[in-house]
Amino acid sequence: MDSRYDLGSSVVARPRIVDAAARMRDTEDTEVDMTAERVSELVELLDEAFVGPRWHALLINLESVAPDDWLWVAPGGQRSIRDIVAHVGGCKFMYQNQAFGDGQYTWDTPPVADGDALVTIPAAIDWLREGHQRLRSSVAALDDELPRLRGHHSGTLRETRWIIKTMIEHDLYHSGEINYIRALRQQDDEI
Ligand code: NI
Repeated sequence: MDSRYDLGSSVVARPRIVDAAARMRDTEDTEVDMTAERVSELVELLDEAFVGPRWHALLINLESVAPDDWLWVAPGGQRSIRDIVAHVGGCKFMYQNQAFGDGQYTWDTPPVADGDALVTIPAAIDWLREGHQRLRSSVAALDDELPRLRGHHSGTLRETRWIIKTMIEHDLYHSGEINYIRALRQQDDEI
C-alpha cells in the first residue's frame, strides 16, 4: 500500500512528532540545568580564589601583610603591595562594568576613584570585597550561555566564561605576588 494514503501510519507518526518536541524540551531543560550547574561552580571558584579557604587566595595572603609592609617596595622592584591591590581591585570593578554594566570603566578612567579606599589594609579589603561582590552577583545571575560574547576593556568582545576564568586566575596570580613581596619584607621567604 502507498504510505501516502495510509492513514494508519500518519496516526502512528504523530506520537513521534510529540516525542521529538518533548525531546527538544528535555534537551533545553538539560542545557539550562547544565548552565546553572556550571555557573554555580564558577561562582564557587571565584569565591575560593578571593577568600579561600586555601592559602592561594587573595584575602588569605593579605591577612599576613602588616601595616608597615603596605607601601614597601622590594629592592629592584616598582610595585608595593598596595599598588598590586589597587590593580586587582580595579580590575574587579572594570571587568564587571565592561561585561555586565555600562562599559564606562577603562584603564584611563580607573574605578579606584576614591583614594581613601587604599589608605589602610582594612579599607582596601572592604573595597576589594565590594568589587568582588559586584562581579560575583553578575556571574551568579547568569542564566544564558557561557559562550555569549560580552564587553572587555580591550575593545574586543570576550566569551563570558573567558571573563570569569580570567578573574579567577587574576586573584590567584597577584595573590602569589603579594605573598612574595611580603616574604621579602618580613624576611621569611622559604624554598
Ligand atoms: Ni594583573
